[in-house]
Amino acid sequence: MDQSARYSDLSLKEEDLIKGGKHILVAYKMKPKSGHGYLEAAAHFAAESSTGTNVEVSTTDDFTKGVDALVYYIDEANEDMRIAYPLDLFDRNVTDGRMMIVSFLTLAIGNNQGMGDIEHGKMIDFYVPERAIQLFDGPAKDISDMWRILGRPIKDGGYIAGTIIKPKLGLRPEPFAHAAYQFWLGGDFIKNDEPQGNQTFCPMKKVIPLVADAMKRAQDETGQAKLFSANITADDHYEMCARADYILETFGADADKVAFLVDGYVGGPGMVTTARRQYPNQYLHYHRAGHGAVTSPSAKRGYTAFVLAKMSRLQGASGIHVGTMGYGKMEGENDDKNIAYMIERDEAQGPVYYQKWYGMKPTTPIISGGMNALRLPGFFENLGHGNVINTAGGGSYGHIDSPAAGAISLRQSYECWKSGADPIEFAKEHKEFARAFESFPKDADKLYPGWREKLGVHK
Ligand code: CAP
Ligand code: MG
Repeated sequence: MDQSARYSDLSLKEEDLIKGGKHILVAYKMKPKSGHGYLEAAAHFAAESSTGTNVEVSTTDDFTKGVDALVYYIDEANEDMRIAYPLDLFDRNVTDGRMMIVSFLTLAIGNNQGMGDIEHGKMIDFYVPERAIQLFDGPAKDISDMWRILGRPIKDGGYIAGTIIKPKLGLRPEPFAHAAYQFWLGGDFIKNDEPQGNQTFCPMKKVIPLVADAMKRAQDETGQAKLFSANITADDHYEMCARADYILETFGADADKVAFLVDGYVGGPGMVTTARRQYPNQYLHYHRAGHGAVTSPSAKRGYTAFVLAKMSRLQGASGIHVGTMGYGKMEGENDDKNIAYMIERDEAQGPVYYQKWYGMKPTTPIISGGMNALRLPGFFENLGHGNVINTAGGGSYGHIDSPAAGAISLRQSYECWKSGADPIEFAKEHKEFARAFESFPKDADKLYPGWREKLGVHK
């Protein structure tokens, strides 16, 4: 049934919709199954994403039609389809009237992801009007709270050198805490790896006291504050809260130095909001493990990593992993820097929409995945700044001298880039950075040809 008469209006102007402030606009890459007209398929996509189904229903009245999602732009050759969703479509909390990402997803990336007449549809950008920005939680804490704890300027406080306790799983409490202590002797920030929680071989109530003690000892030894991002991911709201409460109680006087890690993609919006609303004093660290299933360029459905990051800011993530922009081990490219700009700035241009955030706190780009001191200078050059949290697991625990040396090499890498020094010349004056060349020789060969001769390394 062709529903384009009802669910499309190509006379609508995007700038008018933006000025009107009453719609969330969504841009998709959409291809209909063969034999289906583009506008007809797009209109059905909009119907299923708002008030309709595949047939007219007798219960529809004029009010219903007033909240129809409308296709307002199509470019079949480029598979471009844009839909205007009236704000009134979206569910609001009974508790406080605020909006929720789960409602945005269940409509804009819901049934439309499996329709018989659609080959594929992937969200590449969305626009949120000011009133809707006001109705999402947004971050409670941001990177400035971390810089404050670290004794840095709360504006442009710079690079936070971090790691992930590796191996990903398999350490018992004592070696786990020792690994943390070793890194903290040189670095700022440690996170649980995304699957680490309360495994039987490393019970939370055994390991967290040891990690808290390791933090204290490292602080005493270095005279510097340290940060820990503790994983509270769980299916059950009350389990998450039990973990969070235990962690805060155990860290005691250092509890303000604890961020909460949530595996937000696999855990879903409910889990992210549990952390955001129950623990607004803690930095909310959004790990996106699993996102590649929908965000990978090879995935034709779902939404992009850009969309995921933008949604996370609305949900209140203090920081989210944004990939390594072609410099690390995960999929990504240089232009992914636009993901960072969208979540850290008060306004930025997305792939389709220009978004203002009206003062909503920024979400920190968290850089992780195959990074080490050799790869960072190119990364910073591409991004243009170092106001990020970087977590390098292999890049720290794979340093041939020690995790502390690995941590120091990361910081030295930032100093090298910031000073505009030549990395080889810088390495001649900075031992830990120099030893990163010998720690990661394949990267060194690729990034700094001739490094052995220049640094006098002969084996
Ligand atoms: C990195 C990491 C991160 C991924 C996340 C890992 O370890 O801990 O979870 O990088 O990817 O488990 O692989 P390494 P992203 O530093 O040892 O690579 O940040 O792209 O979401
Ligand atoms: Mg990990």
